[in-house]
This record gives sequence, C-alpha cells and structure tokens, in this order.
Amino acid sequence: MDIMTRCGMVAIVGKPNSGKSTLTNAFVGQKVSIVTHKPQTTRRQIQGVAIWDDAQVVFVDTPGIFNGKGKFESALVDSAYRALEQVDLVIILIDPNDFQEDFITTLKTKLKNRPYLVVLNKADLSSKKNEDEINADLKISALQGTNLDKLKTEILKHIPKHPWLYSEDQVTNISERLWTSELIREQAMLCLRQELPYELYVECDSYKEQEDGSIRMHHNIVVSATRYKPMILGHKGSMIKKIGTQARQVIEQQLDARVHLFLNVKVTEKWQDRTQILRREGILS
Ligand SMILES: Nc1nc2c(ncn2[C@@H]2O[C@H](COP(=O)(O)OP(=O)(O)OP(=O)(O)O)[C@@H](O)[C@H]2O)c(=O)[nH]1
Ligand SMILES: [Mg+2]
Repeated sequence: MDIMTRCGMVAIVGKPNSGKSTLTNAFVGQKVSIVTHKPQTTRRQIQGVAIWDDAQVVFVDTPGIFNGKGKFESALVDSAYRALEQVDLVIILIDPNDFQEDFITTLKTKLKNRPYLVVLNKADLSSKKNEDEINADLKISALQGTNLDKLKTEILKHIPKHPWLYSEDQVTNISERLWTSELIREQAMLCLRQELPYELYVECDSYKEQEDGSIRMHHNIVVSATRYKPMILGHKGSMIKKIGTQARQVIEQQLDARVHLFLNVKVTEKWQDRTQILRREGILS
C-alpha cells in the first residue's frame, strides 16, 4: 500500500542555553520543555510533535553539550549525543555570543553521514560579534519566531514518507507526572540562586484528577544535602510557597484546569551519583 503520510525525527543540539527548548516549544506550539536563562536546564531527551500538513515532525530536545564532569554531567552530554543516532536531521543551534569553531567541528565528527543544518539563534539580540565567522545555513530567533517558516521549509525537505509515530492529539512522549515535575523544577530554578538549581530534582508522588475536574498533585523537591533544605523552604516557608504558587499558576494555565499542588522537600544525599535515580529520572540511559 502506498504511504500517504510523512514522518521524521529532528534532533536539536547545541551548547547549554542556546535556545533548544525554546525552539522545540515554538515548533510544537506548546510548552513541552522547560526554559530558563540558566544553563543545563534540560536534563533528558524530550520529544515534541509538530504536524505540518501530511507531515508529522518529532523534535528531540536535548541537554546542552559541554565539558561535563562526573556521573551526572557526563550523563547529560551522553544523552544529547545519543539523540543523534536515530534521527533524519540534526539542527545544530548556535548562540552567536557563545561560539567556538571547534564545537561545531567536534559535533560534526559525531554525526557521521547524518544530514544537519547549522542554525544561528537569538538573531534579535544586537551584539552578535561572531556572526560573520559562522557559516550558518539560517539565522533565526526562536523567541520572536523570526525565520521559523524558512527553517520549517528546510526541515520538511528531510522528512521521509513514513506512517505517523504519534496519534494526532499527542504532543510529547513524557507523562503528565514528569511534565508537571519539570514545570515545578523550572520555577525552582528561576527562584533559587547559585548552585541550588543544580542540587535538586523534582519527583511526582501522586497525580489524581478529581470529580470536579480539578487535579490534585503531590511533588517532592529532592535536594542532595541536608544543608540545602532550609534554603528551599526559606524564611517561615516563604521560598517553597513562592515556588509552589508560581508553579501552580503555570500548570493551571498549561492544563486549563484547577490545580491543588502540594510540595515537600526531601533529602537524598548526593543523588547525582546514584545510578538508579539518574535512570529513573531519564538522565542516564
Ligand atoms: N533574545 C533571545 N533569547 C532567546 C532566544 N531563544 C532562547 N532565548 C533565551 O535563552 C535562554 C535559554 O533558552 P533555552 O531554550 O532554555 O535554552 P536551551 O538550549 O534549551 O538550554 P539548556 O536546556 O540549558 O541546554 C532563555 O532565557 C531563553 O528565553 C532568542 O531567539 N532570542
Ligand atoms: Mg533546554
């Protein structure tokens, strides 16, 4: 039988903070992946689905590639490289203000013969000192949507005839439990300073839709040492309250439902070194 549809996978890779998750969300039209101004926000591969006429395009957002040290950081970088293995196209996303030629050279050696596009992001920013040095295929602004139509045209050239991988109404591969944990981690990363965002992860304890349509959920913010617990709680619980309020607002807006969110702080000493946790969190394969 003749296949009438097209479907393909597109990995978005680059250094931390280059705008990979922003671009994924822009193409999907929904916040499937969290975004902050801090590096190493994304910790695992997250798929986001766009449907463009007969084509289903599955974007694979990845952790940023950097010189990671230790089990946790190395797992982030490995996860990004693994995403290159089974895709039809790779988008190498560059922030022109954080550019090194050898980054692209090294990355290209990992691609073998896979097709790729070098895309310059953040074209809306005025200081773009390295722009002329970079041999880019396209300049875009993921934040403002500039030239995304052109990038879409280039992407579609690489999408083969293939049955769709996702049902029409599915936008991501991650569960609501994980996705809400990520939205809470996003607000925690935005509220907390210095090393704290990197010393925590968020896990979902329970997630239940109520009869009245509201959703009741319990999550734990897990920190790597006891000394971090009071910092997450804040004075008289003010910090965890702030994180909870902000996260609830974002989740309610995203789910278009009333949400009862309960947050706890838990300590798991040095969780970053624990294989089992990194596996469960999707950080380690
Ligand atoms: N001015 C401007 N800022 C952008 C653009 N795209 C992304 N950003 C900002 O850059 C920061 C990082 O964006 P992310 O999408 O989280 O970057 P990332 O590559 O996913 O980062 P990691 O997950 O940490 O690797 C955020 O503050 C974004 O708002 C853009 O086109 N223009
Ligand atoms: Mg990201």
